[in-house]
Amino acid sequence: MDLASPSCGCMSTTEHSPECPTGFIRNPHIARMDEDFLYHLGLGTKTHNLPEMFGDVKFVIVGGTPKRMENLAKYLLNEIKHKLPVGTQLSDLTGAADRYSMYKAGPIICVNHGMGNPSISILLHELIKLVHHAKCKNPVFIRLGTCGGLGVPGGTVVISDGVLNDKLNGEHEFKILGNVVPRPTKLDANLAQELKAVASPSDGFQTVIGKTYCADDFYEGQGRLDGAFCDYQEADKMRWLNMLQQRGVVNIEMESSMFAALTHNAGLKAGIICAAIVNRLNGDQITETKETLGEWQERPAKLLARYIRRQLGV
Ligand code: R2B
Ligand code: URA
Repeated sequence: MDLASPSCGCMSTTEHSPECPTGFIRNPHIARMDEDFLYHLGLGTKTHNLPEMFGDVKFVIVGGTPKRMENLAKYLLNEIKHKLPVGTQLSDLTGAADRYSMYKAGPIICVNHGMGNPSISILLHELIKLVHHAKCKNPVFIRLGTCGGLGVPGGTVVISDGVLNDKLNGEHEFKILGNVVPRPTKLDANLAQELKAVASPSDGFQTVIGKTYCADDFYEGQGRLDGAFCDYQEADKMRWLNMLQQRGVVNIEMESSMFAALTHNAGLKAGIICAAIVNRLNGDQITETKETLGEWQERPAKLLARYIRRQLGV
């Protein structure tokens, strides 16, 4: 069995098999199911009218925490001057599911993904099926997050133009039925440039483009010296960080390889914008005040809002 090949052989973005009319999913089993219930989102094809609820979605924004995503949705609602129907307000659309929180601001949904590749994987499977069931037209997926910077000061905004795994190649290795299935961690090059183009020298912060290293852990997996365990020395850590930097890595975080591999597999336009909250060449601990960290984390959202407004022409 060739697990790397799509199950319905449908790689075209213009022509798709009856099993995957949107092209976002490639799973012949889904079309044969009586109902597809997206368990972690608390939404189903029988219980909800997904095309009516989400058919207008153009931007799917994912980020770490529920609060940040709620605030982002409020901010974007205002930025795109979208008016919610009278008597309604932003609310978590995942209902009783209680794993992720999702807010809808007009054509934008903002959903939190938790920490790490396994958590974002579950969410993305369900979001990709959601845009498929809802028949969304060309939705753009963007991850907004925090990261450790490599040679850039805290507060720098980093737009990813590629993702490296722990073997330093541009793949995410999926473990499926006991097999290792590598899939490319490709992001949309045009989107990265479009996001960079909305940054301005008058922003008061720098925005850079570069490669992202995706780790499965915050401490030893990112070469930190301050975890509960550490069997290496400062010199070993610096050698590794310098080697990453020489490969073009500008930041380190924990969801990019899964995000890039799944969105690319779905044929979706996708990008990642993160705020660096520490320069790892100077240290490991994150000691900035809540206010400073809050302000830094608003920076990617500012670029995102400008990009979306430009796309919507508002
Ligand atoms: C960035 O920040 C989190 C760890 O603190 C993790 O989700 C990530 O990618
Ligand atoms: N998130 C990470 O994964 N690493 C950092 O250093 C900071 C935020």
